This record gives sequence, structure tokens and C-alpha cells, in this order.
Amino acid sequence: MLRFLTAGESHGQALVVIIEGIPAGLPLTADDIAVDLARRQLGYGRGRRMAIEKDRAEILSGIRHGETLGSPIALQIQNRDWSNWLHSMAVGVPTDDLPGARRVAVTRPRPGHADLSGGLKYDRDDLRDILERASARETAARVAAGAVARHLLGHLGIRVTSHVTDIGGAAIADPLAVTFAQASSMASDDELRCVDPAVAAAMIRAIDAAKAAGDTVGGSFEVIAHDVPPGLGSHTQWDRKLDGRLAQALMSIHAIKSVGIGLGTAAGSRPGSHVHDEIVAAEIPSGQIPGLSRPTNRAGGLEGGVTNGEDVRVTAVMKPISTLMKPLRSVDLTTMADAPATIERSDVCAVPAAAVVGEAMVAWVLAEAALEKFGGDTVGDLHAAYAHYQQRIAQRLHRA
Ligand code: EPS
Repeated sequence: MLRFLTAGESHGQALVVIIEGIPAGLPLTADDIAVDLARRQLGYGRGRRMAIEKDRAEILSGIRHGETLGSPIALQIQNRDWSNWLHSMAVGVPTDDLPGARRVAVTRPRPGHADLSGGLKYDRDDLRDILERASARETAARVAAGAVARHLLGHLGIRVTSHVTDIGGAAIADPLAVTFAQASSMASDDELRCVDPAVAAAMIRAIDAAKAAGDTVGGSFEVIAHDVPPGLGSHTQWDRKLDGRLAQALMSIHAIKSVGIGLGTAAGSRPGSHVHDEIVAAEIPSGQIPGLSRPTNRAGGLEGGVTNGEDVRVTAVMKPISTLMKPLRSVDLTTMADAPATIERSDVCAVPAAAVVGEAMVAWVLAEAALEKFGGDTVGDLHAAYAHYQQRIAQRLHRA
């Protein structure tokens, strides 16, 4: 069983993640995790916080001499900004000698944020008690966990990438036409993560316009997993269907309002002949099933909740961030009088960063499913089971 838990407030001391179930013998360093953490910090339209942070995961346990031990892996990402919040975010009752700004309580909930519902649910006068944990800063911890999962998948030859398909209406015409090779060949410091330069330029204009108007923009991204074997997930029970598990994982990312697999919502308005992917015999397979090819991949690599050997393609739609510099109407909960919503330092657009978080969550779910199917307490056991399975499929299809 593979699982992870995160802890940490946005302006607290650190983010923490505990990962359990990674087999022994996986080579892993803090540098391996740093690559994805750096990618998550990028993106045109991010706020000033990203200039303060330089996210790096310190490995506290579970790894010795560069290899996993099979024991829980604990990672910690320091919040550099913490030094400016020692008074406001003190764990104990703050004393006057603590440095950092004296911030007034947040009492005017932002429409779209967890402020109002969280404040009522947890009975907090200062909505900061909610927004600190509701903040998407938490996704840094997820990306660290996802980087570990990505490494494990790499040992099975499975790779995961993403591309941004829409920001504020500036959209790629046919996201499914974008290949894994195209998406994964983008520079790791690409600020938009969009494969079409003309669309990327329009995205920049959309972000600039939103910023100038004191507004925010959302968009969508697609995560693509390549060289995924057939048979991950199962058709036999609702909570084992991999499409459902991927949807839950992506939907849990901050501000995500919709998730689609393959064609996604477009599948509802086409006839079956324009939705399903024909199966043809071919010497060169399109995916991971020897001797078979699928000329299209509208199913996004999932049929019956099971991977079918084609690329797994999952899209997610992100709403615009809810902190607006030109705030929407709200109510001050201390006086119950109309008042503009609170303004917190935030981002104008975080879709490119969300795409990196999406990769992490997809990598996590695929690693979970791969470990369920192939098992093993060591990476060697995992490899052996995987090789045996590939051989069995080749024999079944008379390819070996
Ligand atoms: C952050 C994501 C955003 C930030 C946050 C860091 O979180 P939120 O969901 O709260 O808007 O803007 O930074 C701040 C809260 C800040 O102090 O600027 C992230 O991805 O790390």
C-alpha cells in the first residue's frame, strides 16, 4: 500500500510530507526531487512569494546511502517566508519580542476561497486559521511526493509530462493532437508550458489583461503518461477503476473544478464511431500491447477503468484564483456589514504550476496502481513481476 500525508501552513515554518510504501532499493536524492519543485515554482502570472521561496526537500528519513530502505520517507520543505511571519504565525501565544508584521485578523471572506465555509466549520474568528492551510502552497509537498512516485515509475519505463491547453480562453485547438514527445520536449523553465507559441503569446496577453484589471484567470492543462502497461486499475469494483481514482486525485488540487479523461466532455456530443478507438493488427504497436495498434486515443488510455496500453491523458480545469486585487463584494463577519473581500498576496494565474502538480498526482496514482499490480518490497521484485507480466501478454498474443 502506497500513501502520503502532508502537513504545513503556507506561512508556517515548513511543509512536511510522509510517504509510505515505496519499495527498498530505489536510488533517490534530494536533487531528484528539487527538479520538480523548481518547475512548480514557475509560471507567468505568479506572485511575489515565488521570488522569496527556493523550494527544496530535505530528506529526514527512509533513505540511506542514496537508496530507499522500504521505511517511511519523511521530507521537509522550509518556508523561507516564515522569518517574516514569526509573530503572526507563532505556534505559541505571540510575544512582543517576536519579529514580523503584526497582521490584523482576516474577517472578510473571499468568494471562491475556503475562508467562509472553513471559518464556520472550524469556528475561527480569524480566517487566516483557514486560509493558511487551504493555500495552494501545500502543493509543494504533493510535488515532492509525486517526484518520488515519478522515480519509481521511471524504473518501469513509465514517464509523465503535462502541457497547458488554455489560459483565460487562449486555447490549443486540439489538445489530443499534442504528442507526449511534444509536451515533454518543452524546456523545464518554460513559463507557460504551452506547445503552441502563438497560443502562449495569447495566454500572456490574457494574464497581463487580468492583472491590469485587478482580476485573475484560470485555464486548463493535460497530463500525459507514456509507456503505461495495459492492466493498471480494475473494472471489477467502483473504487478500483483507475479513471475514478485519477479524477479524485486531480480534483483534489486547489481550484480544480473539472476533470476529463481523453476526449472528456466532448465525448458526450459525438456518435460512438467518433468516440471509440478502433483496434487494428499492426507490426509496430501504437502503445504497450504487442501486435496491436489504436489509430486514435480518444479514450485517454483508459477503458473500463483499466489502462489499455495507450498514453494516459487526463485534463483538468482550474478556476481563476479567488484573491482579486479588485475585490468582489463580501461581508465583514465581525460587524455583518457589507465590505469588499480581503486582499492577500497571491497569483494572477497559476495554471502552469498546477500542471506540474497534476503530473505529481497522476504519477502518484499510477505508482499506487503499479505497486498494487506488481507488488514487491524491493525494486528488484517489482521489476521481476513486471517483466513476467509483459512476457505473459506477449505469449497470449503469440508475440513471443
Ligand atoms: C503558493 C501558492 C499561492 C500563493 C502562496 C504560495 O497560494 P494561495 O492559494 O494561498 O494563493 O500565492 O503564497 C502566498 C500565500 C504568499 O505569501 O504570497 C505556492 O504555490 O507556493
